[in-house]
Amino acid sequence: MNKTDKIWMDGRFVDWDDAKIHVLTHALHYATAVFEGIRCYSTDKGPAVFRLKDHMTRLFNSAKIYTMKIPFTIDELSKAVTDTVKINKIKECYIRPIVYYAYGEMGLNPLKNPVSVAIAVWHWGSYLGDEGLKKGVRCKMSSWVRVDSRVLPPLAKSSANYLNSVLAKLEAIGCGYDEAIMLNMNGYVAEGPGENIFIVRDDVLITPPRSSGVLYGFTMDSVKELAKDLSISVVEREIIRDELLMADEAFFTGTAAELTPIREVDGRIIGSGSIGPITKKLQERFFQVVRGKDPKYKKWLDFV
Ligand code: PY5
Repeated sequence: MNKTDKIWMDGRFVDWDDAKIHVLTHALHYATAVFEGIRCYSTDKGPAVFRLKDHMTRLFNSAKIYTMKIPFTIDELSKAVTDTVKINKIKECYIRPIVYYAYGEMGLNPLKNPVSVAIAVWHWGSYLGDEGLKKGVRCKMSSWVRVDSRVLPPLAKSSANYLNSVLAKLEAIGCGYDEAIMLNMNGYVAEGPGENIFIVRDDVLITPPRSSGVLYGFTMDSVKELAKDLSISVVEREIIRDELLMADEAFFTGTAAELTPIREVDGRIIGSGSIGPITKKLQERFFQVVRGKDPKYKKWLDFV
């Protein structure tokens, strides 16, 4: 990990190496935590946090589902995020706010424990590798089904959901692939372990709806808007596995993964086996927008 100087913990900054919690923290035992992943990009006007308000709103909604009472307001935590970027004097970084049930009682009722919040930032390059970002990644359809809303709410970004992701990731890399793609309980394409998915068929961009059991991602939401600007049709509908295998192009979106092409699924080459033309156009636009090069989308940037 690329260490930075300070981590924000419950309202104060502590040194990176001192950002510690008790081993009997409720969240460590039962995954009673919700979190966010946000990126800050370097622009001509200094570092800018991408879609901060949206990420913080999602954090509060995730907490709401688990009836966690966050002892700060959205505005306070949003300021804490930009303050953390500022104090660490970093131009580009990944930002990880986490809200968790802390140390108190070990029973399953979490309400007896205090709710703590931490925010860390560090430099995190391309999540699926520079080569992956350029030429695409190789994926395995997972034997693990994506968490279903009758089991755990997919729209809440809870730590618990990521055990499902970890199983899929382990299986994929164990089989020599870069990443997994998960189907939902009904057999429709859902998402990657930490990414939304898009396919391109006959010049139309298709991505699964919330009802397919996906986390509603802001990278996905941004790409949909950028596609409309480029006059590319976007449809939100269920996708069957066959369509993925015969897609002209496919790609992942996510804060960590940014916009990563998919070049192979279970040994089937997708399109040309490298980044497709529509994926390339959208990826270029995406990086222009996050780096503040398009005035129309300054609305998505919070300058630090
Ligand atoms: N789906 C899942 C399961 C995710 O974990 C993520 C983000 C997304 C979709 C995309 O959401 P967004 O575009 O809002 O980021 N994953 C986290 C991230 O920071 C964690 C990755 C390890 O990208």
